Amino acid sequence: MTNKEIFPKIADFLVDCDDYLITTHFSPDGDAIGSCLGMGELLKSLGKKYIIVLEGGLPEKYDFIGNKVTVFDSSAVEFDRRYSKIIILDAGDYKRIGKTANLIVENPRILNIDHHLSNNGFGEVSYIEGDASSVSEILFNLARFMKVHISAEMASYLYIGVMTDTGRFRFSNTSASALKTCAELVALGAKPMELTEAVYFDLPRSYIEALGKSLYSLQFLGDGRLALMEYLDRDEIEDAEGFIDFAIGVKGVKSAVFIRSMEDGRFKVSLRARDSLDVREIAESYGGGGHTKAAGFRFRGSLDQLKFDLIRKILERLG
Ligand SMILES: [Mn+2]
Repeated sequence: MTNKEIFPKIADFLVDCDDYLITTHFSPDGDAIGSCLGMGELLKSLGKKYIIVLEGGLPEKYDFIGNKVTVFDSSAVEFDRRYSKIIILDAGDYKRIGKTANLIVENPRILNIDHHLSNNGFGEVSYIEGDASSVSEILFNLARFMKVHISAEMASYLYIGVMTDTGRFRFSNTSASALKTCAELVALGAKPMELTEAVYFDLPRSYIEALGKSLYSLQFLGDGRLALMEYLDRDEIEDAEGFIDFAIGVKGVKSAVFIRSMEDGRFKVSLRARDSLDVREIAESYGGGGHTKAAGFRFRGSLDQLKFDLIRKILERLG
């Protein structure tokens, strides 16, 4: 389905109802956050009521967004009501909204907007645009289609989404339309230097310390084609965005695996690939998902067995 066919349906969903809950996947990245906040601004300019709820709330890294918006934490706040009109952004599967599901009625009306091809198209209205750099880019086009006012705040949130999901305009999804979107967002008031500094160059000390430990664990297998990185401290790292880029960015490496422990005893596994390897298919075999070159899953069980199986699967596919 194309923009032209689906945008009127999305617009109807947004115009016809009121009192929305906006959410995204757990461990939200910049696009997940940017698109939720951007959707909030879009609804605000339509005069609609909404709340933004994320499992875990707004990550510390995004504190700079400050008190301009309220983001509720579904794992910490008690709500005395449930929501029936739900907007889910950047989440390939309904289950990926985590504990936020506790705030939702049975059989809710759902609008699902995503760019992960693994998205199963759940919801009353769903739009999966695999070619879009980010959900933020889709929302920019939607806002333009609906002719809503794009405030400087909204432009900034969407800019954060495109910037982070393209890996600072470096990944293969850095398309002409992604760059054009950003050019327009800058014209509307997004400030690239300020936003880049805030997201990437004002890091908590704990982030760099955890990065150091993770880098120290790096091992190279299969003639240097597979990089394995681990962070197995008992304290879960709050933010490890970008760690795996160091592993996949080594000369000769075709695939990278980053395994880190979670507080509840599970493991969070991120996969990256270069060239022809499809890591989404591997992540899906463990109940996860993502993109062909970047995917992940969560795992409960023996770490040794997991590593053994994963290494074998990847090396088999690398041939
Ligand atoms: Mn995204």
